[in-house]
Formats: sequence, C-alpha cells, structure tokens
Amino acid sequence: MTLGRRDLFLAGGAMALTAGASALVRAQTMDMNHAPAAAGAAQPPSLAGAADHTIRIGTGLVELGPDAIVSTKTYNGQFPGPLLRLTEGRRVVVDIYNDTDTPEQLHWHGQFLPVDVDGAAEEGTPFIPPHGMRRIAFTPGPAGFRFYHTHTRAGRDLSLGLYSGQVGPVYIEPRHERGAYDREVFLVLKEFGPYFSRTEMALDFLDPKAIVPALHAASQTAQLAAIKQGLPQAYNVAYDFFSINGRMLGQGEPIRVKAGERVLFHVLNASASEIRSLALPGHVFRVVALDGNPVPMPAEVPVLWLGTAERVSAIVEMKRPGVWVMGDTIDDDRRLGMGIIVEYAGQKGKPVWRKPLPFRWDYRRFARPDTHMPPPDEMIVMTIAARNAADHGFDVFTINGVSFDMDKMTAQFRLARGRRYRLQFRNATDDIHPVHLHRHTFELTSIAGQPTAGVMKDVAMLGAFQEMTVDFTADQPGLSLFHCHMQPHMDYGFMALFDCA
Ligand SMILES: [Cu+2]
Repeated sequence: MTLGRRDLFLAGGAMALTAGASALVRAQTMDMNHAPAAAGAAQPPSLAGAADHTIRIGTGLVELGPDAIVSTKTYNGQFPGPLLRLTEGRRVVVDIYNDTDTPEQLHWHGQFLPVDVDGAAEEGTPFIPPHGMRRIAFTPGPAGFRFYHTHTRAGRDLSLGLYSGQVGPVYIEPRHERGAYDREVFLVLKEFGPYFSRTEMALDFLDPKAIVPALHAASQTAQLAAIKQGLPQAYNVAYDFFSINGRMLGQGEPIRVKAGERVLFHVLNASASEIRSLALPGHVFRVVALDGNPVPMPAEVPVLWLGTAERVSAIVEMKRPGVWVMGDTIDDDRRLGMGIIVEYAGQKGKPVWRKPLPFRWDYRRFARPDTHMPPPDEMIVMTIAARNAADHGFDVFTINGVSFDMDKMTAQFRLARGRRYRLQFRNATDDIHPVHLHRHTFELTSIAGQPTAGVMKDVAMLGAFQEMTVDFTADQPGLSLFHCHMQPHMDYGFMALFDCA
C-alpha cells in the first residue's frame, strides 16, 4: 500500500504541523538560554577581527537539472556548502549567520569539539537564533574527511533538518599526507524533494549475515502488536530527485580524467534517510579511509556502500578509457539522478553503465588481521527496539526501553573520564541503523558475533536483528550525543546522551 504525498498533505494538514515543530524548537532555545554553562565549554571567541570562515544559512534554489529546481535551506546559497579545508590543530574562527526564521544548529560531524561548538542542542550547544549569528572558535581534529550539517529536529516538517540542503564537506589536512594519488574529488550524495510514503525497500548487502533469533522474535512481536491495534505500515520518506554534488546524473560537468591518473574520491552520503551504493563500471575502488580515518588494510572493492553520514575515501586508478556512469547500483535511484559521468580525455559517446556483480559490504575487509582486543573497562548494552507506527504513523524507537525525550534531554548513560567502554548494540528492529556517536571515534570490535579490530569510525551500520560492538575511550568531558543518523529515527526517540565527568 502506498500513500502519495498529495493524499498525505490533504489528510494531515501540513501547515499546522510545520508551525508546531517550529514552536518546539523555539521553546528549546529559551530553555538553553537559562541553562548553566555546560561542562566542557571553551572560552568564547573574541568578536574583534575577521573570521576565518563565514557560513550563511538561508533559503535558496538548487538547480539539480533544467527541469528540477528545488527551494531548500543551504549554506552560502549553494549545494553542497563550501568545502572547508582546515588544518589539524590550527584554531579557526567561524561566523555562522542564520538568515532563516527557525533556530539552527550546525554540527561539526566527526570532530572532537567542546559541547558549546559541537552543534547539538541536546549537548547544550546554543542555537543560532533566527536572523541572528554566532561566532565560534575551535581547534580542528582529528585529521581527515569530516563534514558539517544541520542538527535540528524535523519530525513531520520535511523542510527542516537533513531533509534540507544544509550539508558541506570538511577536509582537515593531516600533518603528514598519505597515499599515492594525483588529485582529490569530493562527492556529496544527496536526495531532494522528500515526501512521505509507506513503501520501504529492504536492502540486503551487509556481511556477516548472522542474525540473533531473539532480536528477530522481539521485532516480530512488536510488529504483531501494531497490527493488532490496527495501525497501518509506518511512514517512510521517499524522494523525487537524486544528485551528486547538487546535479542529477548527466546534468552537471563530468569528472574529466586522464588514463593513468589516480583519483582519490572522498564520498559522503549526505542523505537524511537512505543508504547508498556507488559503482564505476570497469574500475575498482581502493578504500583507504572510512569516515576519514585511514583503514589498517586498504582493499579493493567493486562497489561502495554508505549508510547516512558515512564517508569512504577510495583511490581509483583510471585505466579503462571511455565515458562511464559512476552511479548508484539501484536502477530507480540512478535513473532519478544518483550518478555522475566520468569522462576520459579524448573520449566521446553515450555514458556507459554496467551493473556490477553481486557484492556484499563488510567492514572487516579493511580491518586489522589480528583481532585480539584488550578487554574494555566497562560494557554498556544498548538494545534498540521499535514501537511500530506508534506516534501518528511514525515508528517510535527506544534504547533499553527509553525513547529520548526532547523536552527533558536527560543523560541515559554516565561515563567516567579516561575509561575505555564497549557499547554492545542489539538491534531488535528490521531496519539497518547507521549509528553515530558525537565527539568521539570508535573502533569496531565485533560485527554479528565476529571479532574485528582496527577500523575507526564515527558512524557504523548496525544490521537488522544483529549485534555489533564498538570500543571508545571517554575522553571528552560533558555530554556526547548518540543517535541513529536517519532523520526519522533520531526524531522519534533513537537518541541517548552520554554524560562524562
Ligand atoms: Cu535508524
């Protein structure tokens, strides 16, 4: 059963919902103004002098193609936002202006920053007020491919949060450059024109495959309970337009390459809710970094898979002259624009797409061969469950039975500074969840019961009915937000705060 966008708007009263969501965000702003100074806060920067970077949040048009022009919130009137090249350890001052009518948060994804600049209201970062500005200063790190994006709740308002165009890449120059390549190309994968639907495509591409029967049974019980209450299938977000670097396949400039060149692609999945794949026929990707962190064992793969907010840095040796489509392996998504043309010098003709052979994505491919991990100081079990279609047709998520309360914003987990923790995720839902921990990098230590080591990430896809463990050291004082990076999941309960003292 599919519910079209028009039907839903007629049924739901979209305008009223929009106003409600804005009021909620405004109430949070007022609360924040009365909050005591958050732990881990840095000295506020001086307002004297010019900033190193200025970012303006505003509403603008993005021309994805001649017949696909969307109005959305952007950074500096462009999509993606400007590439910010920072240097590890060299302090920067950034002015952020908000030219919109709603409070905003700008999150520096993947960096180790104090709570007053990290960009999450849940941690205590002040909002950038509507038609106001904030000057922030921070010391960038760790080195590698990061990004910046909005961190507001969208709920039922698909103009807010990551449904908008508020995404931009960050590259933090390492002190020592690594890898043999000739040039870098940044690719930001992003959908536009979001609408509600009830169709959901199940993706089966993760290895290892083993599921935990008890988690599967718990999910089934929850789904049966929803059916018994007569609740329909929950809402899912679908999209009209798909793009790479803000242009639909065939509508932008091709990536022009020369035979023999080694191109380092920095790929970001900037989707609010979708997992993406990417292939370039006739070529392989040599994955050198995941989420900007060098992998212990660079390895060649025919297809990249990225959960929301994940990054892959991969070198492609250009040795098959021609004109190719680099695109999503899902035909519908590629036809709706998810791709970019790669054109060799002197080559002409219709761009060629070839479906890659079936391929399963496994983080362990890039892991350290030796999987012996020292035991953590403490283990924290986090069981994720869903109450299907429980909140006006949206799935509500819980962690250990608790759904995050956006009004109270209380910390669910306490951490002692300097201790090493192991998070054991247990997914009692039928979705893959790209889970994200702010202000830290974690190490994957087991996937579906299989031990692994050495892969450092800030987002990792947790398979349906599966378990995964990640280790990290609690070295950031104050609150750190943990959440699923799918906007509809984080908006409906899939969040928790860690409080480190
Ligand atoms: Cu999720």
